[in-house]
Amino acid sequence: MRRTLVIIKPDGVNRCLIGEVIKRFEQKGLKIIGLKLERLNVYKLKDHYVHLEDKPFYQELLNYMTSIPCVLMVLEGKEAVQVVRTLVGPTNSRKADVGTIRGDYAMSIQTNIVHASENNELAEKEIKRFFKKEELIEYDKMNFGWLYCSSEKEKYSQLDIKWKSKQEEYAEKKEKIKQKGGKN
Ligand code: IDP
Ligand code: MG
Repeated sequence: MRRTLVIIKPDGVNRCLIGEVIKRFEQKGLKIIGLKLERLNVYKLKDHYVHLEDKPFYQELLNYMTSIPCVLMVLEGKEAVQVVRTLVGPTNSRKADVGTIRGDYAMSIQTNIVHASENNELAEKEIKRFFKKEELIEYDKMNFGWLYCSSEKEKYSQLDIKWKSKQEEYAEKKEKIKQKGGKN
């Protein structure tokens, strides 16, 4: 099984789509193993959107994403990252197929309702960025036996996420400050 991060963005929350979005993932057969409402921290967001920092819409994106709380969740399932991206649709909602979340509920390339991790490597990083280890809950769900055939059932996560220790986090922060030429 794989895990992926989904964020219901401020437009999804403001447009009363939290229930609808969660319903789609649940009904598909994805298992919710982490779920919370949180106003996103701008420093975490800057890490999250580092690939876009040179884009003209970057500041607007940060403002939008911090405007009101988001709903964050970790979903688990076979090939969860790809499955969730397919349910979400492409970045530009106007080009998204009917039946996808962005295709059904959004008109914009920016306010596109949800974030979903793009690949397994990013999923691992993003889950660690927004969730603490103790916020993810392992449990057996009744529908498991009905969702997969025997050859598809590997019950436990292949993605053995390793959280950094406090010391490692501290050392990393110190190194970043050093690289920027700042003082400790
Ligand atoms: P993704 O969310 O589909 O993975 P990314 O390219 O990773 O798309 O971009 C992250 C987010 O940045 C998008 O979901 C959207 O909110 C915003 N964004 C991306 N491209 C544009 C753009 O051209 N104009 C405005 N906002 C954009
Ligand atoms: Mg992306």
